[in-house]
Amino acid sequence: MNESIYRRMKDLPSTHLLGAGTAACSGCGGLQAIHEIYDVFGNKTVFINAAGCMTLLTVYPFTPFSGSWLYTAMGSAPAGAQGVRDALDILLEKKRISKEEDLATIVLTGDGSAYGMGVSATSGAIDRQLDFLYICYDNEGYGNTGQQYSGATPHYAQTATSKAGYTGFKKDLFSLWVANQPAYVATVIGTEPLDLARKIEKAKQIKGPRLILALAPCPTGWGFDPKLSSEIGKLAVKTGIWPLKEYIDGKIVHSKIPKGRLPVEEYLNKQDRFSHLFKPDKQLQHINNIQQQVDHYWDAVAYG
Ligand SMILES: Cc1ncc(C[n+]2csc(CCOP(=O)(O)OP(=O)(O)O)c2C)c(N)n1
Ligand code: SF4
Ligand SMILES: [Mg+2]
Repeated sequence: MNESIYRRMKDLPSTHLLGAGTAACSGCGGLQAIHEIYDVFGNKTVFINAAGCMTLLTVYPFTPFSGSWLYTAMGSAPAGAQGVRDALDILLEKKRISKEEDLATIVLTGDGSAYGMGVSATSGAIDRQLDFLYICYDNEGYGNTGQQYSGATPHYAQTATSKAGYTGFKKDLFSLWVANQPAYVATVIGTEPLDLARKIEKAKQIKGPRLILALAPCPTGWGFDPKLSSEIGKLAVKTGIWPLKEYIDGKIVHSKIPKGRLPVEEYLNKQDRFSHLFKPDKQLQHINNIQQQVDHYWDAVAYG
């Protein structure tokens, strides 16, 4: 496994700056998606951020955002969002702020919180029909602490805690949310900015619990050169590994159906976390298993 997976954030070059005192790794796909989302949402926002890589964007008392930022424990961001929303509603009711001064309540977490530690708080927030947007940047592991596996880690991926390849399977967070009948759910990726912007514009107009789930190509955790970040993101869509879709009004619609899907191998063989599938010998059966899972997904989409 490539050494880069074990590199600590403090050792990384602070080349991707959003503002004074803020840094993430070069080529960070999560930061790219958040940047694009923020461009659409603007500064009338309160971000409620659970511990993870993006927490490092903020160095108290500064953040790179011109809106507000609240930091919470990993499992509690949706509970924090409830407090923020309630406070804003009380201020509105007491006419201490006008409707124009109201702020959007936005939870921002990694997959470790969204697929695992925060699921209970998320479920409660959806049950209460909390008016909030949940943004999950999914780098498929506990990135900030050295890329241990999470509920989002894909089958066979090497992580710091699955050195021979992850034996579990990536949870389907999209379906988990849909089962709770929220107002809106969408998958996005920073390398499809138009698709992303359209979905954020839509999410902005809707009230209630909403999820934006962004695949976040992660050079440090996945083991690839930062300059390949955009290519890896595009391959995730072109191979069909990351379906772009949305759920609204009880229906699931795919916003992009990849025509002439590329073999999954083209996505896998560029990342050190899957290198054991190619070296020293090619593990055809494992690669075929991944291909079959992806084919099965798209067959089900085609035949309803
Ligand atoms: C309850 C708890 N356990 C462990 C930690 C240590 N910790 C801080 S960030 C982090 C990783 C979070 O992973 P994820 O949510 O996927 O975000 P990423 O780091 O990948 O951005 C962990 C385990 C913590 N802050 N709280
Ligand atoms: S570890 Fe990955 S998700 Fe975290 S800042 Fe670096 S590239 Fe981004
Ligand atoms: Mg993560």
